[in-house]
Formats: sequence, structure tokens, C-alpha cells
Amino acid sequence: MVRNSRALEELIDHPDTAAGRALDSLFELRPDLRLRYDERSLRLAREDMAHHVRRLAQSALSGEVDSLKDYLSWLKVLFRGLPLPDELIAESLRCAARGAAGSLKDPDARVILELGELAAESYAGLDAYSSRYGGPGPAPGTPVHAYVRSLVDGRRDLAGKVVETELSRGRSVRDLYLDLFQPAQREIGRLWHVREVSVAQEHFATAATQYLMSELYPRLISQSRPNGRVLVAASAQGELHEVGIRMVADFFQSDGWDSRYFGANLPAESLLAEVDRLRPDLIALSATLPENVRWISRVVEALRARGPGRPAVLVGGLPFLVSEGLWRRIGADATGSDCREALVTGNRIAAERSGPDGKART
Ligand code: B12
Repeated sequence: MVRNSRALEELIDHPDTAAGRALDSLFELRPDLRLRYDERSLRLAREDMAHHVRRLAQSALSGEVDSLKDYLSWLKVLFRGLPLPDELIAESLRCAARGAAGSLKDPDARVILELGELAAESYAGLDAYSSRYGGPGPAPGTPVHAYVRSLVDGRRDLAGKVVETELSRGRSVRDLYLDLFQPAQREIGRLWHVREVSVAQEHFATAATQYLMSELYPRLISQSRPNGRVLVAASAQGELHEVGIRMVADFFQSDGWDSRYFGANLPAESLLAEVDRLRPDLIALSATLPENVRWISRVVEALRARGPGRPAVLVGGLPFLVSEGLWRRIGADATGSDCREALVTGNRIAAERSGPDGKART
């Protein structure tokens, strides 16, 4: 992370006091709101404020505005169709920044107030229908559309049929990962975001996709010849999203790597202990939520402290897609936008680090 601030970290982990202050100041400006809100709206307003505080603090900590802009376009889609005018959201963002600044000293306080102003000024100009989150879904008649509709209807069998049809058309398992499962998962996320599917439907779809990936796994690795290289792959501590990093791990395995996939929410000490035991050629770390980049950053630092013989670190996931160069700023060796690019880059790094006999230099 670019700034080294315990107070900002504290705000990301515990935004509630600052969010309470922020909501009080919004109600001072808009007393009519306080009167209109019932118990439920009050709880939701507190949660929204806590989110604003966390994202503002995250942006201040990482010293970039891309993640904040991404959050604003996410909010715009979330509030689409709700009776929440742009001016009210802009005012809430300013109040969130003031509430957060109350827990900080300069220069952090000044930075967060500037970010609050920037957020408030940008919000009205965003389009709720064209961003990464709000764009159109897959076209009817496409395999992704058929697959998603099947899962939304609770029909894993029909989703399996889409997979079979694609395989019979000569598509490889790798193609299905990238051209079917990945866009389908993102579409499920979009439908959840715009309140067209429930949390339960999203969970069902993700579980079904993971099940189908497991079924295809033997086929994915059937041509794989061991190349002697070891990959350790995990999602950051606190991170529950694991499908993306699993795809990365599977791509490496299918290419001959011994791919050790540790799933979601791995504690740093466990990861570092495994790294010392396995001495991998490459470590692939994934985050989806911006606040979890801090964990990756700390792990990279701990690995760099091990000296020049350390394994290379590849990082990826949503925050790295959103913020160009973030991987470099946290000291990683490279990033990749998807599992195919991850493999190409991983192989390149491994080749560069190998001696003429193909063995890793120590
Ligand atoms: C499934 C899902 C969940 C599941 C995850 C279950 C699981 N077992 O994985 C559950 C229900 C747990 C979940 C929870 C939450 N989720 Co969620 N989730 C999703 C969803 C629908 C799909 C994720 C997925 O499978 N994507 C498909 C994979 C293949 O894509 P990918 O992760 O980007 O991975 C590719 C690349 O990024 C890259 N890559 C990934 N890792 C790495 C690593 C390396 C080294 C490299 C090189 C490349 C690389 O390669 C991958 C493969 O090609 C997404 C929607 C979306 N747009 O992704 C939302 C989404 C990510 N979730 C979201 C949110 C908000 C949440 C919650 C905060 C909701 C809440 N209020 O509780 C929580 C947070 C939980 C936590 N602490 O992590 C938002 C995030 C918005 C943001 N910018 O922060 C999204 C985008 C939904 C949305 N549109 O609002 N979620």
C-alpha cells in the first residue's frame, strides 16, 4: 500500500463509529430523512455509510482513485430504480468523508475529505447501464444466456446439457472456463446486484458451476505432462471469492505444473509456512474485494524479505483489473487479467528464472 497509516486501516476494519457520525451529519442537513426512515431503512443507511467510509479509506490507503471510481459505478447500479436522487448520494458521500475525517489526523484527514469531494462530484455523471456492473447481460440464444437461465431456474441438469453441447461442438474445457463459466458467474453477479436474483439463487449457481468444473477436471488435465514446476494458489485472508483463483490453479495444472490450490480465506502464516515447505516456483494470489489487497501486499513484503531466491508472485482479481499498475505498486512480479493470461505470464516468469537446465536458480 502506498500510505502507511494505522488509522486508515482501522477505519477499513471498523467503519461503524465513523459511519454513525456521518449519518448524524446527513440527518442534520436533511432532518426530513430522519423522520421518514423506519428501522429497516435506518439499518440500510448505516450499512451504506459504513461501505462509503471503507471505500474512501481504502482509496486513501492505496493512493489511487480507480477503486473509488469503480465503487461509485457499482453504487450507481445498486441504486438504479430506487428513489435515491443523485444529490442525496453525493451528500452522503461528503458526510461519509467528514465522518471518516473525524477519526483521522492530517494528512489522512485532508486526503479523505478531498476523495469525498471527488466522489460527490463524479457520482451524478455516471451511467447506471454501461459500466462493468450495469452493462447488458448476455444475448438470448447464446450458451452463456442458456446456462445462466438454467441455473436461475434451479436446473443444474440443463446447465450440464449446455456444457455437453459446447463440448460436442469441439470447445475445450479451457474454452468453457473462459467463455462460459466466467461470463456466467459475472452475469449471476449482475443479476444479484440489480435485485433480479436472490442470494440463494446466486449461491446455487456458484455451487453448480463449481460442481461442473469438478466434473470436467479429469478431462482438463488428461493431456497434462508434469513439468516439475510448483504453483501455490490462494485467495487472500478474508476473501470468500475462490472460483477465479481455482480457474487459475486448474490452468497451471493442465499445463503440467504441480498446482497446489488452497481455496478461499487463507491465513498469511499458513501460506508462508507452506511456501517454506514446498518451495514453489510461483505463488498466485487473488483478491476480489479491494480491502483484501492489503493482505496480498503484506504477504508480498514478507516474501521479498526472504531474499533473491524467493518465489515469484503473480497477483490478480477484480482490484487489479480495475486499477492499472496496482500489482506493481504493491511489489508483485506480475498480474494477469484471466486464467489464460496468468498461465502465459507464469510460464514466462518461470522460464526467465530457470537456469539452462530448466531448474530454478537459487
Ligand atoms: C459467487 C460470488 C460470491 C460468492 C463467492 C463464493 C465462492 N465460493 O467463490 C459469495 C456469496 C461468498 C460472495 C460474497 C460477497 N460478494 Co460476491 N460475487 C460473486 C460473483 C457472482 C461471482 C464471482 C466469480 O465466480 N467470478 C468468476 C471468476 C472466474 O472471475 P474472477 O474472480 O474475476 O477471476 C478471473 C480473473 O479476475 C483472474 N484472476 C482472479 N484471481 C486471480 C489471481 C491471479 C494470480 C491472476 C493472475 C488472475 C486472477 O482470473 C480469473 C479467471 O479467469 C461476483 C460477480 C463477478 N462479477 O465476479 C460477485 C461479486 C464479486 N461480489 C460482490 C460483493 C459485493 C460481495 C459481498 C461483499 C456481498 C455482501 N454484501 O456480503 C460478499 C463479500 C464476501 C467476502 N468477504 O469475500 C461484488 C463485488 C463488488 C466490488 N467491486 O467490490 C460482485 C462483483 C457482485 C456485484 N456485481 O456486485 N460473492
